Amino acid sequence: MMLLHWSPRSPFVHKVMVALEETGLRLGVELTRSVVPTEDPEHVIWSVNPLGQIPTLVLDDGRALYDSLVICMYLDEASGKGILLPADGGKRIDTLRRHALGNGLIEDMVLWLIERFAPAERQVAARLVRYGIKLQKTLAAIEADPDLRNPSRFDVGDIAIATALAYIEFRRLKPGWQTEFPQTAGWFAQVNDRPSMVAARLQDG
Ligand SMILES: N[C@@H](CCC(=O)N[C@@H](CS)C(=O)NCC(=O)O)C(=O)O
Repeated sequence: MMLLHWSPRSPFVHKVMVALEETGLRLGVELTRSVVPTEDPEHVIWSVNPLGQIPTLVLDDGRALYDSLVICMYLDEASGKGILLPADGGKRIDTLRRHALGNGLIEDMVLWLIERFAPAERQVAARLVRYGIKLQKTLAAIEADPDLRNPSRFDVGDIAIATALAYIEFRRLKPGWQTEFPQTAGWFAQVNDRPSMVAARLQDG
């Protein structure tokens, strides 16, 4: 059985949990809670991933896979479904571009939260402002381009963008974003009801 180093609060893990459900491979994976970041050099995560990050998926043959995109690509192939990342050149680049947008937003929102929780004397005002601009601009880009929120598709690009929105809601990073970006909110409401998104819900605890 495969083993996933996991946490219910991590948006990167969330992408993988959604992919596991979409590919039908969830039952083949055992979850183990790994609390990171860690300064403990004996923590088990270092024995499988020198970057000390989750998600990390340990395969039956002992190989460890990271990061979240690589794990999603592996699951897509292992399931034989080919539903998360098209094989064809142009479509593949388009999916990876949408993934880069959603995943980039996730990375920036994680950094924004770290900056917000830093003691006031260590906060950098310019950084706080910059992450806010990134959020605003990215939501505006998704709102303006129907192909970034196409309800007839749910590939790894859509999973990344849906996860970014789920994380923004989970951490209340932009209360009222649904009113300002109604098309994006409508798409999100729809995909957020997919059984995979329901099963993967981000939670504290
Ligand atoms: N690029 C990685 C990022 C993973 C990541 O940053 N995970 C966080 C948890 S949300 C983590 O493990 N942080 C601990 C650390 O970076 O030391 C991915 O897509 O999987």
